[in-house]
Amino acid sequence: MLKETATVASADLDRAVERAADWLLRHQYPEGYWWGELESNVTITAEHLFFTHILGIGTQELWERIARYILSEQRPEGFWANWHGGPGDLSTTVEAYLALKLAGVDPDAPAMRKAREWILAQGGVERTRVFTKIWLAMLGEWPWEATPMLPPELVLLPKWFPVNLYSFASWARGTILPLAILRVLRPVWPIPAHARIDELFPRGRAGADLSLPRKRSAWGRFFAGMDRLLRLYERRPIRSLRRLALQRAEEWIMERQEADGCWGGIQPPWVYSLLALYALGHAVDSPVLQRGIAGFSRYAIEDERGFRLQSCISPVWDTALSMIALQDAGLPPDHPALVRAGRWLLSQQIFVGGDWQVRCSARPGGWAFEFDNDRYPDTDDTAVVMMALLNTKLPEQAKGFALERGLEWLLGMQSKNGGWGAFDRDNTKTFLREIPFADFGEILDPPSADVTGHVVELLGRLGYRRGFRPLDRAVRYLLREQEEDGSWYGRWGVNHIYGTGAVLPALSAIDFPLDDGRVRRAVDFLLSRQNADGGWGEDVLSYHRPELRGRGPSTPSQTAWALLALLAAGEAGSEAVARGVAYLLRTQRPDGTWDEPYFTGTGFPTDFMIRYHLYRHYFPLMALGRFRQAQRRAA
Ligand code: R04
Repeated sequence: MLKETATVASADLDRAVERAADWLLRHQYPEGYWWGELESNVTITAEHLFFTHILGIGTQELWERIARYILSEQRPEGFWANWHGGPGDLSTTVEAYLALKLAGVDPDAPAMRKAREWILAQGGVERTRVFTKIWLAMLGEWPWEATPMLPPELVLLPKWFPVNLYSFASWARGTILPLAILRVLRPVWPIPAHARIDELFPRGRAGADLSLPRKRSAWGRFFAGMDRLLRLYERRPIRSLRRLALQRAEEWIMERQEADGCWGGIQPPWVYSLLALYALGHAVDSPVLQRGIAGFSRYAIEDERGFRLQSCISPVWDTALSMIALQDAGLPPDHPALVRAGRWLLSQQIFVGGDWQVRCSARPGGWAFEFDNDRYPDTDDTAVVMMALLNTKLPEQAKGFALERGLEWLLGMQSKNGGWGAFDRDNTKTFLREIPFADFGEILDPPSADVTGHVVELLGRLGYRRGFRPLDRAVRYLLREQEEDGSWYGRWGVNHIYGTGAVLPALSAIDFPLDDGRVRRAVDFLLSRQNADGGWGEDVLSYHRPELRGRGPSTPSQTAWALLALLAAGEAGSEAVARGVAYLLRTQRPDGTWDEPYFTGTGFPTDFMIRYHLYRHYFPLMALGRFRQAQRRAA
């Protein structure tokens, strides 16, 4: 035992923690928050170019910087991927190719030729996802008729109806409604002849396969039938009903624009809402469009690689996790950096209502992920923010009030099955996944083990133990969700290491017996997945391939999650933990941070992956800090 832990010299550990904490302190914004880049894939930026084309607000200069960024992301094989090291993605590659063509890149350039050959080998435009086809339809490159029906009359269905707008996840709702407007208006904003993409149709435009994505399930066939009926209806829709639907849809969208001009803090509902409003007749210089256009600047990043747009921004999430890491590193609750961050978080609490109220009657009191997203607070941010506030010195009354209202909201958001979804309660109508529109990502927001783990950990830190009904239900949910191999699935992080890294600290926080067989099985899962270099990693493809669960090249963030789980399970003295800590010490850079090219965050499993630029930093610091605390306790 002694010999094994001795592999980590305490002076080395102290130095590593100190350097990492200093790095973080140097990177705090003067306002008190932390905010790292949220990197995704080139579609977000390519679509921004399409958007500026449609509105006539693109400049050649901007487009050249966009082209530079997109080209910098192309892989040697000619395709674009959705994450580092990932396979080529046809839809992403088609969008990148078209954006480059519009920007004026010479189609005879080798980069374009390689992209074109790869696209054709994959089956061309007709094999792309629905979102891509809708963009192409707006640009005159794909027939609107060959996209799924999406009736705006959906907005008229009452909330008690078995299917209505609120049956869909918050992000799908905000995306579907503007797309439904566009689908019936079928606007075409053509692109110049030089940018057209006839060459991406393997059998020519006339020979293109225009069929919709096919789903073989019973519901899939049912919705395919519905699509055909809707097409009949579309030939002669009831005019007054259509007018009412469009009017309500427009109002619904207008009511949800945020202070900074965004919708939901994410690019898809934002850009589609602006385009739908534009198609409905709002001018580019109308206040709603002006606010919406201006808001993108805070999501944009310009550097030597060019111009890119973030799909979403993470200041609240990054701030709370940075604070927890610093607290784990030993910063006192009254450290000025923590106090400043804590005050900023208090200012971000949301006391207005949102779509979540359709399913939950609690008073508001949550936090969102972004600066301005008052309509869509989420339980994950709320739980993590509250944990950060707990160990920060703030005016007692203000802090007590914030925690009370946060807790009230969280308890109100618990789903029937005992778990928590991110933005809504009981958003679980799985048959909706079979609509033809849903060939990408996730359109539901059911409870997940990782989010539930964060809420349970918070409840534990607040002093709740078993016997408290909501907690009992949550623990039962978590235990039901445990996989055969002992791990938990990671909905918002890759993947089983993330899920397990959220659940074990939660169980430990509520004093769940660490010798319980279920905890042991989770520990065994992690031990069996440790790499020879002492770290942990998990490939994004583990979402599709069970044999890859917990397996992949080591990364700092995933190593940290495994360590946090093992430390929570009482394994601080184990050789595995010592080797994991040694991995983090060995890979730390001289300036105190870590490198991590891999994508370890998840928007939608495999379809939309995220590289949070601060994950490689605050999670290792958290793990090292907690390891040091455990060592001090043991000494
Ligand atoms: C990490 C936990 C906090 N919280 C999840 C927040 C994730 C932030 O990043 C994204 C969230 C997103 N949503 N929807 C999309 C999305 C992208 C993000 C989205 C993406 C593509 C399309 C439609 C929606 F980067 Br198309 C919620 C729980």
